[in-house]
Amino acid sequence: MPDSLRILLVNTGFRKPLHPLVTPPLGIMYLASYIRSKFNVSIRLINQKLNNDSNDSIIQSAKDFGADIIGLSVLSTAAHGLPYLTEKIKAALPGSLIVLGGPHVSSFETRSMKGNSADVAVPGEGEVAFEKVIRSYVNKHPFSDIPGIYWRDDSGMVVHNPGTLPLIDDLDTLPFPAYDLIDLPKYWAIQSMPPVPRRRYASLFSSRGCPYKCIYCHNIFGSTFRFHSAERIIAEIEYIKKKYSISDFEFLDDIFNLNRERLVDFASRSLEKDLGLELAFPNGVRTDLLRKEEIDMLVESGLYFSSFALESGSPRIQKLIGKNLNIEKFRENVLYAVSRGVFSNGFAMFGFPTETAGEMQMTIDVICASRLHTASFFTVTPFPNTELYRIMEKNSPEKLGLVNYDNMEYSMALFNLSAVSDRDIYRFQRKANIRMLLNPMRLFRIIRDIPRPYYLPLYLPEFLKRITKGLFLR
Ligand code: B12
Repeated sequence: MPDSLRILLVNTGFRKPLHPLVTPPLGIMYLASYIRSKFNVSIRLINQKLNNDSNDSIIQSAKDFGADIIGLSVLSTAAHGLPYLTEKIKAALPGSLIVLGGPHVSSFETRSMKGNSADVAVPGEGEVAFEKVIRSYVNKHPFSDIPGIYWRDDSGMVVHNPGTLPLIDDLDTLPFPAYDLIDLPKYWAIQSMPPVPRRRYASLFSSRGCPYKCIYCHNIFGSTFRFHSAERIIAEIEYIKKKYSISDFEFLDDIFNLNRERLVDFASRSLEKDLGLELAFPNGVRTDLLRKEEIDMLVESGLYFSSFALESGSPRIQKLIGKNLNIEKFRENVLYAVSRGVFSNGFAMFGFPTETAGEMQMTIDVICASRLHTASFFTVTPFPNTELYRIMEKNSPEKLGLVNYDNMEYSMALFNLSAVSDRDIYRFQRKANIRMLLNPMRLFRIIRDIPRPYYLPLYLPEFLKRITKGLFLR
């Protein structure tokens, strides 16, 4: 292994004015620390979203660094930049290896390498596969030996290797994400997922995989729930706390609360150590699994913000989408969390296949009758390699052609898989937003309960966008 191997990892994509959220790029931070523990390499990280760096500046950075390997982490919303980015990197650094990874590869599989000049694409969990790709590149071994990856052969054909690599069983064997390779304080000036600007925070991703089979969701980390132990989460928190003097931590897990013992263990340890944390779950929790005593423990440990994902208020749709949420439990737990002082946000989706106007109304009713402070009413998006996408391919392939993955934004997506018209989808979302946000009691509670209410005026554009949704469409 040459000492001088240089790896540039880029979290690609832009921060749009109407969708300004940014979080630390945990995917490439995990990769970097893992790869560093295996090889003697020099690694640099860039989060394109942080400063909205142009593609040309990324190419220049790769060139200045003299990168041997360029790893691009890609969401499907950023994939349209790949042809330019990869072609120019290849031109600037002809002997280099370009590796794609991240959710886009898991979704688009072979297609993620079409139309661009990447050499390899890694679906799913990246650490072990990337290690093997690097080894093959350095030792000039063929990529055909690495199960599950995509690679371009000499004729330019994309080959998909059979098999899959085993997932990392014990996540505690992974080193902490590479905080030394990012400028964390720069993130504090930009909005993260919780509705509190200018927080001095860090993000954690403490578990991977989910046993539920929601038809619209990704399958990046498989269906087995694997997790960092409570002890390890606390160790990571203490490390970051000491390094940056911060106490605000957001968990971006898909389902942090699946394992009750771990939740209780984590909360007990944080209380025992008197860490004085401020905790947020902006990506949501599995609300119907929560027990009151678990909410209590999280609140005592510092929980101040959580999202609660309902998705649909209709039992038929819950069944159809495979989420099977217990709506009654959802109501109860939201009520309890709010009563314990948690600023609470709901997630709902409109536009599931065959969803009727009556069912959309049921969603509005559950959310708006709840004590949630705020809620986001999203439009269902079918991503390739999900059950939802396969259903659409079978039943209404013509609708899939209308999805433009380049231009997605949380609340303004333009597709509609339901039984109602596009205009009606917007009408329901607008109605939901108006009923939610123009309720004087709720506005009062938002102002009373939101951490740092003096920042609320910053949300005026978002507020106006939500309550006028679809009004200006022709
Ligand atoms: C935090 C988060 C965000 C953050 C930013 C994330 C980022 N990377 O920049 C914010 C809030 C900004 C965001 C926005 C959006 N998000 Co988002 N987000 C997440 C979330 C909850 C966690 C991501 C994370 O930190 N994971 C933890 C790390 C460790 O995992 P990872 O990044 O996947 O990395 C691993 C592997 O993917 C792989 N890997 C990653 N990069 C690379 C690179 C190489 C070279 C290799 C070899 C491997 C590799 O190895 C890593 C370690 O194993 C995921 C859900 C999830 N559970 O992943 C959704 C998710 C990524 N988001 C998703 C979506 C759809 C969006 C939006 C488009 C939503 C919308 N309609 O507006 C927007 C995009 C806006 C934009 N313009 O970019 C989808 C992506 C689907 C897809 N095919 O792209 C996900 C998967 C959610 C879902 N249920 O489907 N998101």
